[in-house]
Amino acid sequence: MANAARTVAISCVVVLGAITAQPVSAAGEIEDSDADSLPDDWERQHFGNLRDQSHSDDPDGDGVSNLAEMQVGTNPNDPADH
Ligand SMILES: [Ca+2]
Ligand SMILES: [Ca+2]
Ligand SMILES: [Ca+2]
Repeated sequence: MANAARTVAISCVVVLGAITAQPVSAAGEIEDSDADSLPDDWERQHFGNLRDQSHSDDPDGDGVSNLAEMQVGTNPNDPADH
């Protein structure tokens, strides 16, 4: 009985580990590994990395947040595009 209980516990750990490693991509959703509401591909395309900007930042100073620029498809680095 002890062996059976141990096997169940190990299986749970393995499943949880797999879910944590790939939180969204397996379901076909947009990847957002840094959880800032900006798709990772979009961050890399416009900022070159996932660190520098978050959804509420406005690096081009046009008064429109990165999240809003992403949603409407404007350039977050171009103050004339918003
Ligand atoms: Ca992100
Ligand atoms: Ca902006
Ligand atoms: Ca802009």
